[in-house]
Amino acid sequence: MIEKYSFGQPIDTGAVVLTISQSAQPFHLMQLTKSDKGIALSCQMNAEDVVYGLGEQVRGINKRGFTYISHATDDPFHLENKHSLYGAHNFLILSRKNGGSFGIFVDDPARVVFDVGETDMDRLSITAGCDCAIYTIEGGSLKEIVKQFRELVGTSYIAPKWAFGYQQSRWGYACAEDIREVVKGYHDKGIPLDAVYMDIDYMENFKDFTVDAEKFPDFEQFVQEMRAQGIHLVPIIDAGVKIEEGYSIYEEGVQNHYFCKDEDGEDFTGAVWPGKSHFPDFLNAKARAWFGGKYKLLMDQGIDGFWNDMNEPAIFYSEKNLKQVMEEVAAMKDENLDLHLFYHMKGLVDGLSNNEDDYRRIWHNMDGVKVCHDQVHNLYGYNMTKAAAEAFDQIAPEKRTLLFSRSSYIGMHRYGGIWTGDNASWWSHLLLSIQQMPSLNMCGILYTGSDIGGFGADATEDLLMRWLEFGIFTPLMRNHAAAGTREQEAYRFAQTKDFRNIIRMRYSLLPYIYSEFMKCALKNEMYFRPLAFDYPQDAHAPQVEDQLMVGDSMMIAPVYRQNATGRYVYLPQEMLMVRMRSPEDRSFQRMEQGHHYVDVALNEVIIFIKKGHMIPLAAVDENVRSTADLDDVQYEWIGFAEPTAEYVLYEDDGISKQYTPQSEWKKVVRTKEQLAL
Ligand code: MIG
Repeated sequence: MIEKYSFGQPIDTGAVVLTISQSAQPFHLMQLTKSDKGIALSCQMNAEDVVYGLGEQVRGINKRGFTYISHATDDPFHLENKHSLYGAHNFLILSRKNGGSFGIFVDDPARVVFDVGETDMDRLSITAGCDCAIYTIEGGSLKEIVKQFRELVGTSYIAPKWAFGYQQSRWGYACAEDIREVVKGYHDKGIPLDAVYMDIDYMENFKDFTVDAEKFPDFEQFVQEMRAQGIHLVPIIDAGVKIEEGYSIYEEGVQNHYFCKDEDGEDFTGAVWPGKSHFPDFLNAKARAWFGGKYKLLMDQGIDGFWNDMNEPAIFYSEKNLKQVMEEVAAMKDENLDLHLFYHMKGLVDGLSNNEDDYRRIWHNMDGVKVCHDQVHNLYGYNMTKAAAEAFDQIAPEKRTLLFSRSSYIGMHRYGGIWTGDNASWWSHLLLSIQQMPSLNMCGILYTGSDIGGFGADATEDLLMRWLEFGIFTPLMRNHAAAGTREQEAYRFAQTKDFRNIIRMRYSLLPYIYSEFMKCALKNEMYFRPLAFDYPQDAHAPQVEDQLMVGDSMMIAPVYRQNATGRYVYLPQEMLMVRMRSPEDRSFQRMEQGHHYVDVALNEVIIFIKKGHMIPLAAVDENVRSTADLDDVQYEWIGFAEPTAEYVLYEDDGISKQYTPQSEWKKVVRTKEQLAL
C-alpha cells in the first residue's frame, strides 16, 4: 500500500507517474518533526534490521552505519568517506526482521540527508527540505515493496539489444584511425565487440554536436564503415555549451534564453572542457526540446547511441567566483604564507570547482517560474537525459536509441540508464560495483554498469579479467579508462585466449541476460537482487554482501580480491554450480545449501543455477563478432532438472519498441536428459 504525504509546495520532479492523493492518515511510520529548515524523520532500528537502497552510493548493500547525502557530485574519488556520488536516489527500504518493513521515497530534488545509523547506530534519520513529497510503501515482501515503488515511478528504459554486447571506451581515442585500430585489435584476436565510444576528443574544441573534420574526415562514411563491421559508435555529449561567436548552439541558446541565468539575469558563465560555457536550462521545456533536437545532427549521420556527461552539472569554476578568488590570491602576493594563509589560499583554489555558492548563483526558468538551482540541483542530469529521450521519440520514434547518463534522479530511469562514473582500477571498486547494482535496480535503474577495469589509475591484467568476469552479467558491459592510464583494451594483454573466452561467455549468456533484463523491465522487477530478497526466511542471507541473484534462475559469486584463487560462497538452497572456462568448456557440480569454499581460477567464471531452473546458452563460434551474429543461433540449455527444469524465454527483434507481450513469452521445459550437461 502506497501513502503520500506532501509538505509545503513540492516541486514537480516528474519522478512519480501515478496519481496518488494525500494520505488520510497522519504520518506514522517514523517520527516527524517540522521546522523552518525542513522536515526531519526518524525511527528506531533494531539490531537485525537491514536498510537497502539509495542507488548510487558508496559502501555495502546494507546501508547501515553511514550518512548518505543526495547531492549530485562530480567526484572521481569514490572512497568510503564520500557522502555523495553522481546520482540522487532517495528510495530505501527498512527491512525489519519481525515484520513492519517499509519503503520510503523522498521526492525532493534538493539536498536530502539519510543518516542510516551513523550518529546513533540504532536510528534512521532522514532530513529533507520544507517542500517535498514523501511516499511510503508498506505491506508484503521486499520484492513486493520494490515492485509497488517501481509502479509508482514508471517502467525502466530499455536499451537496444546491441547495447547488451561488449563495448569498449577510452578517453583518448582521438581520431578515426584510433578507433579503427581498436576494432581491428578486437577482431584480430577473435574477441566480439558491439560498440566503441567516442569521448570528448571527437568534438571540435569540445563543442557539443560538432565532429572535428580533421580527425574524422567524412564522419558519416566512417559511421557506416564501422557499422559494416558490426560496431556502433557512441559519442559523448557534455552539459556545458562553449561560448563562441558563430557557434550556432551558443548563439541560439543566447537568443532564445535557453541557458541558465545568474543572479543578475545574465547567462550564467562557468567553465568546463571548452573553457567558458553556458549551461542549457534543461528544467525548461522549450530549452529541453531545443537541445534534444540537436542530437539529430549526429543521428542524421548514423549515430544511434549517446552518453551524457558532466551533468551534475560539473563546473570547473564560475567566471564570477574565479574573479573574486584571483583578486584575493593576488592580494596575498607579497604575504608570508603561514599555515593559515597558505591553506586559506589553497582552499580558495580547490574550492573553485563544483562550488556550492555557484550553484546558488544559477537560476532556472521552470516554464515560467524562477527557481534557484540549489533547490533543484539533482534534476539537472535527469532533465538533460529526458531532453534527449523526448527528442528521440520524435527523431527515431520506432527505434530504441542507446542512452545513459552520469547524473540522475529517480524518474530518469524511464529515459535512460546510468554508468557509475569515474571509479578507479582498484579491487575495492570492483566490489563496490557489485554492491551498487541491486541498489540501483531497486530505484528502477536497470541499464547500468561500471567502467570495467576501472577508470582512473592503471589496470592490472588480473583486475581486468576478474572485473570482466563480473561485467559479463551487467546489462551495460563497457570497458572504459581515463586518459593517461594504462591501455586496458582486452586484446592488449598476454592472456588473450582467456579474455576472448570470458567475453565470448557474455555473448553465450546473452539470451539469458537479455531475456531477464526485458522481463524485469516489463514487470517492474529487479534484475540484480541481494540474496535476502529471494530468501526472506534465510537468517544468513542478509549477511551476504558479495553475491547477487541475477534474473530468476541464477546466483553469482564474483571473485573481487587480488591473488585469490577461490572464495567462500553461501548457497541459500541447493544449486547447480556451473564452472566455465569458455562457453564450450563447462563442468557441473550439485551443491547443498550452506557454506562452501570454491576454487575459481583466474580464467574461470562460476554461476549457480537454482533447482528446477535452466538457462539458455547461445553458440558463439568464431563467426560471432557482435550481437547481430547471434540472431539465428540455436540455444543449448543447461540447468538443474529435478525431474524437469523450466525457463521463460523472452525474445524480440531487439530494436523496435514493440515489446513481446507477456502472453507470448515462451515457457520451455526440459527433462534432465534433454539438457546439455
Ligand atoms: O571529468 O570526457 O565520467 O567517463 O571519460 C572528466 C572525459 C570528464 C568524465 C566521465 C568520463 C569521461 C571524462 N569525463
